[in-house]
Amino acid sequence: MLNKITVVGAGNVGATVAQRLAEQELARTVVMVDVVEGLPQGKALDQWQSGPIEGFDTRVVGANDYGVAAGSELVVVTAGIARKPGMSRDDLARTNAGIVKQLKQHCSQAIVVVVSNPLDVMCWVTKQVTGFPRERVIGMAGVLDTARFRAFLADAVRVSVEDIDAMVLGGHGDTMVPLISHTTVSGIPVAQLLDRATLDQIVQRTRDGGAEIVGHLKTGSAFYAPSAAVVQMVEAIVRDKHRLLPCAAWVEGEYGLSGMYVGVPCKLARGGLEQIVEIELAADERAALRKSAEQVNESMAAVKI
Ligand code: LAC
Repeated sequence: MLNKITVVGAGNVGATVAQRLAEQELARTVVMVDVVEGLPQGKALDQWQSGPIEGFDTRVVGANDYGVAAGSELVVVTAGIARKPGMSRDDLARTNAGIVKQLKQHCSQAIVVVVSNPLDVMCWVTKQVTGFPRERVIGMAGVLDTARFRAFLADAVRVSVEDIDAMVLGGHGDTMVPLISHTTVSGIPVAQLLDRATLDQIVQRTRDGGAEIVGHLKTGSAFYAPSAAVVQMVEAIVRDKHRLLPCAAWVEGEYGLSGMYVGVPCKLARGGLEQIVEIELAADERAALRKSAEQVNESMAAVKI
């Protein structure tokens, strides 16, 4: 277990991440920081008081500034300002850059897991502003997109979700790349169990996964699966598990791509990103990954920080 993990943002994603981290005792102290007065304090107190029932000793603490977060070994950034009418991408990036500057100052040795959208661009902003090496700035998207993909596949095949092994690469958006060629059901290639039309439908529903939930909630977006995805990454790091998970990572030549954040297979261990694993992709998947990366590049180019 770590000494201290900080979660920036006490909204639905941040608070659920904090609760899950505490329930798994991944740190002695979990700090929730949010600008809204009283919100992180109230939620943290409530979560801490669930400890005697859930059986965890992790202390959850809320704060409005980063002083309490000082020295955190790991930080999850869920905060960000949602884009409002009239706000440019630059405004968005500047506000988010302000949050990240505080991290650089108070948690200079931390591994940062970025969750804020637009994910791939926010990862880049975080890396730029902190100057942290790529090992210590990783984005969460692929684990979530893959979980959605696995849930839909399990439903269609009518098997346990545990038997579906899959990976979704690319940017977190319309151009994400579910790797059908590497998707198996207990080792059996999925294409032997589902026809192409069904698979195409599932791929589309995965791409629209976030929007489908926003469509229901209307004023909010997903947080149960996103928080579970973050905590799986954090667990892999804290417990030094060397797990191979799809994460947004800064590519330096892997898959023929460089100078951007994109979802690729990553080994996560105690130092953060241990390795980007290059695997053989089908020609259409390789092309789709390249297209997805181009889109991330365009979004980055549209932002000045
Ligand atoms: C989603 C948002 C949170 O995919 O990115 O649900």
